[in-house]
Amino acid sequence: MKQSRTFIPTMREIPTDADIISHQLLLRAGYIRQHMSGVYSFLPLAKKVIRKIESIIREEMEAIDAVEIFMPTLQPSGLWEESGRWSSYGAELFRLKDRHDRQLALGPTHEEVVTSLIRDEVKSYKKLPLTVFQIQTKFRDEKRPRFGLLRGREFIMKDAYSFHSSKESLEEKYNEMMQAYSNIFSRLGLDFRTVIADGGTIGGDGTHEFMALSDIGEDTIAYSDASPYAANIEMAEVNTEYVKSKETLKELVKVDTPGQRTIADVADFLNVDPSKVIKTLLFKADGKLVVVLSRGDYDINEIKLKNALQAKDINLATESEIEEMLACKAGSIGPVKLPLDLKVYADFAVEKIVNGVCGANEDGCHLMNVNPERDFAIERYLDLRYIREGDPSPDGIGTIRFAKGIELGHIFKLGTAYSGPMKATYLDENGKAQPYIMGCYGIGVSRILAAVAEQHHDANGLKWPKHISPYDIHLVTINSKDEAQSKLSDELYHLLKSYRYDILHDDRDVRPGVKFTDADLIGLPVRLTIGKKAQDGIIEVKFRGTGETVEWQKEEVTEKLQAYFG
Ligand code: 9G3
Repeated sequence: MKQSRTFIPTMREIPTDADIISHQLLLRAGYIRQHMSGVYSFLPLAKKVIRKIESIIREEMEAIDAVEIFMPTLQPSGLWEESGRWSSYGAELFRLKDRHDRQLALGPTHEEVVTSLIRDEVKSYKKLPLTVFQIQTKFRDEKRPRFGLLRGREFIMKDAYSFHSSKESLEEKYNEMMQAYSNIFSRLGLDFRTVIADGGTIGGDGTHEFMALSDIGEDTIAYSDASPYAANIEMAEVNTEYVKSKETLKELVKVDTPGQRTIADVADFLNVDPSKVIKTLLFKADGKLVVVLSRGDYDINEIKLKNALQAKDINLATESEIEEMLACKAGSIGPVKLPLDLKVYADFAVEKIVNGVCGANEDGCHLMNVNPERDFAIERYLDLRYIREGDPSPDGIGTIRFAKGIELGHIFKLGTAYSGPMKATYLDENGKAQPYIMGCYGIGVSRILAAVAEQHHDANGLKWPKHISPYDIHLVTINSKDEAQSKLSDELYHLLKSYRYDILHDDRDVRPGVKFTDADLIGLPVRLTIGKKAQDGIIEVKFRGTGETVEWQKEEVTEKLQAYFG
């Protein structure tokens, strides 16, 4: 392709409204342009990368018998009524009306659509398992779109859905998907981790996310420095062995702590370590009040609490609810002599506290020498705290470290979460109607473009891994008006085309410096420069990945390129 004929609007200046390097570079190198918040056009170079990403995904999906379909973006609200999600989703769901005033959704995902499609067609267990996938545009009205393609309001997703007549069959497909996702992210040249994750509102038993390591990632990964263990921090289990002190239990005593509100204030004021303070929180689990205790130096992980209590909805009680309930401020509540018969759950760390401190349920007072079991009852000890760097890895091997990650894939065991409410059934071998057991598997295709750019760039621009680069070779002619240079350029272009290389030929009539700056920005893996030495058949070669520059004779170019591209 002649660069003078294509559409690559490179920019010198750094765009002010792009906060992360991948967003800046994709704009400056002429890959994308924004139309409005969270909505982008993919220009020719980005379209070519997206196409290569998609073809890698297709290969790996088809290799595990997933068959490609293409479902509509326009979704009838009736299907969302059936699943109960029309009312449970709020502003994030794009809703519209057609000319007959019928309510529609712009698809943010396709569980409802695919379940209705399959339930109308697949009636017998003999047709199962069946896995379908699509690569398609999704719409989610994000409150704060940001970081370019990483969090858009219209984006490309590969979403797959599998249908099974048994849990074992789902397990098998789920594991095949795990492996296929590993293959995909490896082939994309990404440094990624497979992490144990939370299923969110979908629930189900266990999900996995695929995280590209990046400091600008929104997720925190807790991983072991000596084993493959890795989990989204929301889900990382804690199996720390706490040591109970040998000190004898002392008499409970109430002390004045005027104006001391936070754990740190109280610990300082009473001259005790925060690990001796019992932090008491009041939550509403599906509207029911529960008391949750944590050791003063730890934090309660609300996702763990929600999962442990099997609540759909969990949130902290408000200040006013606390004062109304306990007649004191949040900073003074404690588990001793609670005025109400509230259930008290505690993180495991609380069990080993001896002669601790807690709120007295009276403003300006605290209790000292508090001992669990003796001074207050516990409904159940649970793993409720956030894991911390330095904790032992839950698998017992190594120590936990944190890293930031960009979620690129997320796979779920859905069970009958959709086939149940939507009455999507097949007839089993006894002729009995059974709801499909389902799985769903997503990959953020357009998000991958940004994640690869985040992991593969330098100060001068992008550096594409060779298998997804928009072109294989950047052929730069210094002076197209020079006979020898244009002759060698055309000769080389046609020769390399015959070797099936994809070439971007910078034939523009601009200064060499502009050509080199643009080539570094655009980030193709190999740059062949045709300059003064053209009459001697000598080509200057620059490898974008390493920056290495060498000279080749024109006769050796194809053999050397084959060595590089493999
Ligand atoms: C919505 C809106 C936003 C959403 C969803 C529904 C996320 C929603 C979760 C999933 C689960 C999987 C299949 C592919 C892989 C991910 N955001 N999710 O269901 F209405 Cl507005 O999408 N779906």
